Amino acid sequence: MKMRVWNFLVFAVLSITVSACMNGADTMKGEENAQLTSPPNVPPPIKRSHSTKVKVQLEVVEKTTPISDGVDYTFWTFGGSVPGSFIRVREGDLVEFNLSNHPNNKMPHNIDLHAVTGPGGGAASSMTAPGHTSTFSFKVINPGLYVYHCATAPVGMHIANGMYGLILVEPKGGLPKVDREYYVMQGDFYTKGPYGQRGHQPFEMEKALKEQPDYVVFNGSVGALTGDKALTAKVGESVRLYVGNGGPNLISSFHVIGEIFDKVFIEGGDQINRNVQTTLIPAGGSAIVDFKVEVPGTLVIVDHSIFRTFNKGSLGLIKIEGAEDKAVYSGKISDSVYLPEGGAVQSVGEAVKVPMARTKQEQMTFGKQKYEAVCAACHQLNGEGIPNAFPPLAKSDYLNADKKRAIGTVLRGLQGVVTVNGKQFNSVMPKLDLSDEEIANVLTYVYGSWSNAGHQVSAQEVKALRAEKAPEKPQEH
Ligand code: HEC
Ligand SMILES: [Cu+2]
Repeated sequence: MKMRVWNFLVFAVLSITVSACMNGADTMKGEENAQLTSPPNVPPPIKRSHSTKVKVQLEVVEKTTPISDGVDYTFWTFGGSVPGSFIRVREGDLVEFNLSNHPNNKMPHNIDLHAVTGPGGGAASSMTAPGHTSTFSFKVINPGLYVYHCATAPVGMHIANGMYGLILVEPKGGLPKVDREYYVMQGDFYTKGPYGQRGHQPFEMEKALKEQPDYVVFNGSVGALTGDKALTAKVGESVRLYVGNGGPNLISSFHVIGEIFDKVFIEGGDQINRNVQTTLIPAGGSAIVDFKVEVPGTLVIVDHSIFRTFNKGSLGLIKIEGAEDKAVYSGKISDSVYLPEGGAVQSVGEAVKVPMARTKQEQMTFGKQKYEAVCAACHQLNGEGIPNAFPPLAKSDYLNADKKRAIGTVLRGLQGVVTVNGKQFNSVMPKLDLSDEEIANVLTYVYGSWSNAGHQVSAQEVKALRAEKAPEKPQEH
């Protein structure tokens, strides 16, 4: 009897060992902290031949920095840069993701990584209020180069403010070795003033909806890859660019003037195309491009939708130094592109006509549709808001106390400290560009719902307030 138990044990232990060995590289061993890099740098290739637990610490930082010479923009960033920190893991790894939202930030944020197999790419599990950290984990099953981005409502606005980056999942055998690797990511930006207009430029929702950006840039600003920030390589070296496109709207016709891509890992996946001039990178997509540099000179990275390059900023440089020619770089190229050759097309649109409501009941119906389409992203469907970020409209003392002020809020946006039902909010509600009728209907709906004061708001009242001398900036308190 004793003997049999012993035999069984030996057998069990043996078979566990054998199956572990057969899985070989799949066995999880140890843990490590991910090394993150800001663009254009990429963490070094992974040397491990086994899977491990990788801890990623990524902090969201909202900050104002130049988008172009003399033009400031308030970016929302993953790790302090646009695009966000580059993350490099290996197929089969278990990633423990820690997303921190800096306490000075005004907005809640989260992350949707296209490398995640799971609902929302992690979005719901990572929703994080300012001053908090969320943790979730995922196994990276598919190798490839993946985009990550914020997916907090309004999603388009978070992405438009720079909330995207790349995560590389190296295949088990690694990628072919190259001499230099760089991180380049395109994005389109929508500002109140046209391209080049000086000063702080706020995000402009209307242009974003029309997909008419003022700026199309690599690595977050005009000139991020020119001058002393140009990428470099030496004659004879092989260069790899990990290229992403954050959008939010445009697709990129990615091209390097003066080179031919020897290899393109199409859309960041396994399939390799060779001898490519221009590769298409969708919004929310990527590509890996490899090329060997044979002669000295300056290569120019562009989106070959070429007005973007010469009028909106999508231009970067790679300086190739060769033994015999150091003076090949011609200042002329970069001098000319800094000059706006004519601003972005300006559009002066009238508000879209909406059917006029004839009764309060019709106002409620139209207003509800508008509310769900526009306001619910922030204030939530039932009007209860999100703590520390979006104030409630349901039973809001602030709303119910002053109808004219509420109209002004929707008409012009709101920023600064407001106290709603005893809780302070210090954030920004963007100006929404709604017509008089739309504002009247949506506020009539809000006042008529969730036990609010029941006021009716007419288009005439909105019109009258619109005609009053409007403050240049959104209302401040
Ligand atoms: C992008 C998110 C966002 C959207 C969309 C939005 N709001 Fe707001 N709203 C805010 C924020 C943030 C504040 C607080 C601003 C501050 O702290 O100064 C606010 C404040 C308010 C207030 C005053 C405070 C209160 O709770 O009574 C009202 C009224 C209001 N919003 C109504 C609306 C209506 C109506 C819509 C749709 C037409 C709308 N908002 C769309 C973010 C948003
Ligand atoms: Cu965000």
